[in-house]
Amino acid sequence: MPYSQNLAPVDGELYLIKQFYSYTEADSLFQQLLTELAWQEESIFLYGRWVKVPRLMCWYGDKDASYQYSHVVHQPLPWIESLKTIQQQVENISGYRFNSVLGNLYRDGNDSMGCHADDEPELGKNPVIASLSLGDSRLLKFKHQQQKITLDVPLEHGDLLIMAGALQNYWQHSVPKTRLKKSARINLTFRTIFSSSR
Ligand SMILES: O=C(O)CCC(=O)C(=O)O
Ligand SMILES: [Mn+2]
Repeated sequence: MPYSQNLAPVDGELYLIKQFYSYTEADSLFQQLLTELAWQEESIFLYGRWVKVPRLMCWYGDKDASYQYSHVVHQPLPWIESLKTIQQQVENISGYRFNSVLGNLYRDGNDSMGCHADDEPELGKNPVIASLSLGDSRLLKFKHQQQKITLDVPLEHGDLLIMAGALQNYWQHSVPKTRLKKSARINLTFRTIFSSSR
């Protein structure tokens, strides 16, 4: 990949493009997405009961890009102009195509995402995920599943992170809670969902 060196020491590919959007571009995208996207509080079924997810979420994409996790089938909302524009720019720089995007809104330092790998069958064998960060900075923590290796990647306003190769098969990642004073952060993960009919 021409855009950055691989940050993953083993087992996968991780490319960080700092300031993919300039501060001024990122400012206006953040405001636009904060108001335009259909942010919702979601619940997941965990250990026999429904638990609120500690962040707001939304899901946009092509009609056939439905996504199942934790016993819930998520039907994507149809693309809106602002997301389409970002999708095209992310496709242009990465050389990959994406048919859906998951939005996460971390309202403050109490919002978080638990340790996971994006390895659902719908994402295929070696999922490529392009992740755009806007708003306040947060730490994305990677943990190798077999070896004692960790990697902390600070993600800032306008940064684009690309996860590829075998990364999701060997590493888990999380956005932990923090006691530091944090304002809102939006993260968009562009993905390719292979529908079960294909
Ligand atoms: O917010 C982030 O940077 C990570 C989001 C993520 O891991 C996901 O949506 O699967
Ligand atoms: Mn993830």
